[in-house]
Amino acid sequence: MSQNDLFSGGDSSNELPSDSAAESIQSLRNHINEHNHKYYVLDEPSIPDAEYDRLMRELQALEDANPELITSDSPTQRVGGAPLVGFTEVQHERPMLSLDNAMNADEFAAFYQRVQDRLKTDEPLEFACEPKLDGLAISLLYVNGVLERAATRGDGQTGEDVTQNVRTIKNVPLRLQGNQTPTRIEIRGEVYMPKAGFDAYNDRARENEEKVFANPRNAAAGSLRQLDSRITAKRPLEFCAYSLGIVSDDFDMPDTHSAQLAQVQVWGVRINEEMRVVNGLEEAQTFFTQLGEKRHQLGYEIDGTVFKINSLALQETLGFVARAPRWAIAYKFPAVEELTVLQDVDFQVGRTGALTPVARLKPVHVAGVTVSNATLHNMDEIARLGVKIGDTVIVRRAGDVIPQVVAVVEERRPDDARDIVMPPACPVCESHIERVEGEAVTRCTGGLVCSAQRKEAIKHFASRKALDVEGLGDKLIDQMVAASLIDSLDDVFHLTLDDIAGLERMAEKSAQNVLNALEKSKATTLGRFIYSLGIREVGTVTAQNLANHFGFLERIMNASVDVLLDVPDVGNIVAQHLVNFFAEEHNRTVIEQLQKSGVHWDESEPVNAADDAPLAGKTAVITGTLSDMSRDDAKLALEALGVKVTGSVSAKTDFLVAGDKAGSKLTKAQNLGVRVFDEEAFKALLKTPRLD
Ligand code: JCF
Repeated sequence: MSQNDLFSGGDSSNELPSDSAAESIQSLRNHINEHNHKYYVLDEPSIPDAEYDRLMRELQALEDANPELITSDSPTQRVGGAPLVGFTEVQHERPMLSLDNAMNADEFAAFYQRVQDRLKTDEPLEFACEPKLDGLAISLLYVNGVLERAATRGDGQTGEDVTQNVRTIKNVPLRLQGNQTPTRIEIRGEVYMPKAGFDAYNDRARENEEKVFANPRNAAAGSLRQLDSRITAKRPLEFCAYSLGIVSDDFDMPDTHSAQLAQVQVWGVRINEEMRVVNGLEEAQTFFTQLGEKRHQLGYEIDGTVFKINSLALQETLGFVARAPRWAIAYKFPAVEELTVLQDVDFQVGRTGALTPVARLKPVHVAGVTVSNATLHNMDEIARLGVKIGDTVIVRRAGDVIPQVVAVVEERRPDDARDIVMPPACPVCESHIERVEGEAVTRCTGGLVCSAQRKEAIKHFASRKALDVEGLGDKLIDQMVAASLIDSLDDVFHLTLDDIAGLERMAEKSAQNVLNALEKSKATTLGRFIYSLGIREVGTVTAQNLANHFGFLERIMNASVDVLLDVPDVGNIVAQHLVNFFAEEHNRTVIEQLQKSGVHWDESEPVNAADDAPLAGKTAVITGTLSDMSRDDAKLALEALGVKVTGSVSAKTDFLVAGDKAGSKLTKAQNLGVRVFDEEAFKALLKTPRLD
């Protein structure tokens, strides 16, 4: 199915018999009007821009071929949507024009030729060219240098007064810089949301289960059309000027477009930093190509290049037709949104166990790349989109990020469309999956056994605050997993010298060092061991609290949610993660294997709840290098005794543990008369926890 017959279902040839043309025109107008309403009034686009453009062009072509069928209410006869109820109308003193489009090099060359013909010249044409921002056109009226009014384009004649909202945009000057300004000047440009702000906004919206914007332009439009400007103020919008409207004649404006914009920039208004002046068709085409290559590196979304005849005198000669100037064109890049069909949904397990629904799409060309997969984020997103398998969807590819499904064309839902359902177990390892209340993400609980999560699990296990296997870093683990040397955690303890030395860039000596470190790491503490298992939300402090509270691994493994809730810092979510983790038979097996391989720690009756811990309520600082233990371990040991370990010495500090090369903290403690323990005394304190 071609993109064209998705909507029109018709032939777009110009040689149609007239009544068939009339029918096609009516059908196209109906479709376009419907989408106009959704787009401009509801801010909910239902088809990609590229598809909309095609419909408009098809209608335009049919009307060009059959001018007797043009009516004043045809969508080709106006620019945008009706003003929203709630905003005051603004009559533009000079119409705000839109731009004609060129979709490829031929159309651009044809535009170039048309202009030369009209000007009756063979000389190369001089253009000012700049990226075409994908936002919302805005007019700023400055009176005596002060921002008096901001208006949307609306239909080009009548816009909406959005002054209060535009005043919240940080880079719109409320007063022009310098004393030399016209009495009245209207600066026109685009309000847009940079990519970073757009992504951050949508990420947060997704987390909070709020409405996400389909693209930066809708984000800009939606944000500017807020009746409450406090909402607009929180949106990361920016303004960039690209032309002038009325200018009072008490100021001598330059006579080229580029020089006028340079003047606007002097007044403190942003203009596009990519703007250049080029000469002739070839240079223009080169600018377009180079900008296209740079497109995805820009901090904002663009959908083409705008070319304007630079001489204002020539602009005047050329004039404009209905809605667009003859002296400018928007030469468009390939579209970033297209229509296709969602054929199926798979669930992918990420490195952290998150199950992500991935859309399998009927392959479609988007911005020069064939797209057959897109992310659907999570089940909430699926619910929000209301998408089903079999649906026609809009896919969007922006830059190098994973393509996204941004909307569903509900009118095209087939009768046999199916709901998207979460699989009953992890598609990779068949462990149980869990979705903690209040979280959007569903996860596999098989952290230690799930091959999708294996690498991360091993890296965590070996890391400094876990078993602290010196020399077994991320890169080495990558190599080992790639060489199939380690499958599960326990495999690291069965590596041989040959295994390790056989890896690239591994000398025998360093291989031996890794083996030694592995051996040494087997002697650990219960807190470290629990932390090393990589249970969700169980960090070092929680792990140590669990160790302190229960004293024995067995007791932690068998604890219920209720019992776990007694542990300091353990809330419902953590308790649930713990219960789920230990309920998984796979995980118990791994723990058993690790113990068999020699991983061990001291277990003893718990050192009471924090309140009756021997040093409860005391505050300490650790500084310098201890020879027998790391500062992390010293901290954990003190915390187990009820001590609060902080980073800086004050009069409230009860004591300082000072290792080798202690510096300013030691001096400060001495000055304040804070008690100081050297390493020897510190060890004694740990043995007999008493401060007297
Ligand atoms: O960046 C844009 N979206 C953009 C739109 C840039 C321009 O120089 C424009 C425009 C719409 C109309 N110039 C006109 C005359």
